[in-house]
Amino acid sequence: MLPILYSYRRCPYAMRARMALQYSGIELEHREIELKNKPQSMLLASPKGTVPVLCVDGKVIDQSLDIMHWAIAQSDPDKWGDIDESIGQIWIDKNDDPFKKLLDQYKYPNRYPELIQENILSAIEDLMLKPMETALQSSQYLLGNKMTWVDVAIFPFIRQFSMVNQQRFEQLPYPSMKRWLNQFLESDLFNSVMQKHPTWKE
Ligand SMILES: N[C@@H](CCC(=O)N[C@@H](CS)C(=O)NCC(=O)O)C(=O)O
Repeated sequence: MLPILYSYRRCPYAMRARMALQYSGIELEHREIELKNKPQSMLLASPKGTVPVLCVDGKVIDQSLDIMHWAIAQSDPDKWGDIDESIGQIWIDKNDDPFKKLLDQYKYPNRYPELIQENILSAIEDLMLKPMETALQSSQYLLGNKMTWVDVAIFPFIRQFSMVNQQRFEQLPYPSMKRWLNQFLESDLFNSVMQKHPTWKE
């Protein structure tokens, strides 16, 4: 039986998982869900109700980073996993917690009427964009001149940020970060995992 992936096209966590699965050449059954109407079989497998969820070999893997690691453990042709894990983890911790929170505040200003958007943007620049620019000025990717799973895990969130206010994003002075982002946006890997799937029905 093929592994089953419950996914939602626009979810950045699902994107990073899909990119890793595609990179590793994993054949799977893709089940596109609606967040407002999650399939019972997904909730039975993973009651917390977030995507992505991968069901494989009788196991349920329901954290995007765990799915990425599982995929890379199956096949890692370009050595995405060959990194200093402690440095990788620093980027991931920053991305998945404080940056994600700021991103939600930036994306949904009406949910946070007490916050000023330009202040959120400044916080995002200090936390994420400036350190990324510094790293990407001296190397092509975040951890050196080779793409790793850390770049792939962070990219969908930077993409989401860039799309909140595209005009404002264009004014921001981070050419190396934009080069890095564009390279992903134009990649076959990303574009292949963004193909549309009809919603899966139980
Ligand atoms: N820590 C989880 C987070 C996944 C997550 O939050 N996914 C969102 C979609 S982007 C979700 O499924 N939210 C549930 C909902 O909106 O009902 C992971 O890394 O897989």
